[in-house]
Amino acid sequence: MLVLHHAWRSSASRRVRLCLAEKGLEFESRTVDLTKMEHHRPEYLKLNPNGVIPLLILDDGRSLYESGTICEYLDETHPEPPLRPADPFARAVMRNWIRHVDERIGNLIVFNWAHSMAKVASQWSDAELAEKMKNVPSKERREAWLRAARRPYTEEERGEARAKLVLLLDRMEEMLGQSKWLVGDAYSIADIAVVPFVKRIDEEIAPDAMTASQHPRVAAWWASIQARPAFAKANIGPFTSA
Ligand SMILES: N[C@@H](CCC(=O)N[C@@H](CS)C(=O)NCC(=O)O)C(=O)O
Repeated sequence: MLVLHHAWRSSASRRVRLCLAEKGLEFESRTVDLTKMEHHRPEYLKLNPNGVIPLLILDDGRSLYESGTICEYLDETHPEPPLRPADPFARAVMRNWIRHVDERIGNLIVFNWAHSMAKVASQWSDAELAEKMKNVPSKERREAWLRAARRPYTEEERGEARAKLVLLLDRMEEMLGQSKWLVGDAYSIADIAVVPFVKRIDEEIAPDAMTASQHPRVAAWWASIQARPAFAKANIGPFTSA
């Protein structure tokens, strides 16, 4: 059986759960507590040297990381229902969109890590913090942890991050003017990639931007996504609940 190392509120994990749910694939859930730095333990880093979740362990024991890659792999190995356009050009556009969304993760971190991550990290002593930082493989994430622990993002920084996330909605509005879903006329990994971002924009970061008057096509797209049985199955709950 597939084993998913993930967290219920992690955006990248949510993508993979959405994909698994669309495919009707069951998995064994292994939740990773990020505040306990379980994803930076040596045995975890051996499987995912990036030190992030999600991580999918396949039936034969091999493992995969990177949510976009995992979703593509699942679509390749379980083609029904298809989650990638058949046309190679449209597939390439889908991949570029996933990359575009991935590159905006820093803006989401500004908001997401202000909750449980900051609450726990701010309690660490300087010595504990320094020790934990030794195991964080990337400079960007070390900086994110240091910010969560010691220097909360300023209102100005939050404003800048919010504006960049709203730009993502502008881009989606344009794409949805050209096709029913983000890439072509079928729901795909391009849509899945952005769902966790839109969820957070809608519930906390910029709910006003999600109204039909601001982004009518995105609002309709979001309503259709939430009506999908896979959305309920993937357990994309409110971010701030326990
Ligand atoms: N590009 C990666 C991003 C994964 C990622 O950033 N995961 C976050 C949770 S959504 C994480 O593990 N954060 C903990 C950390 O950076 O220490 C993917 O799509 O899988």
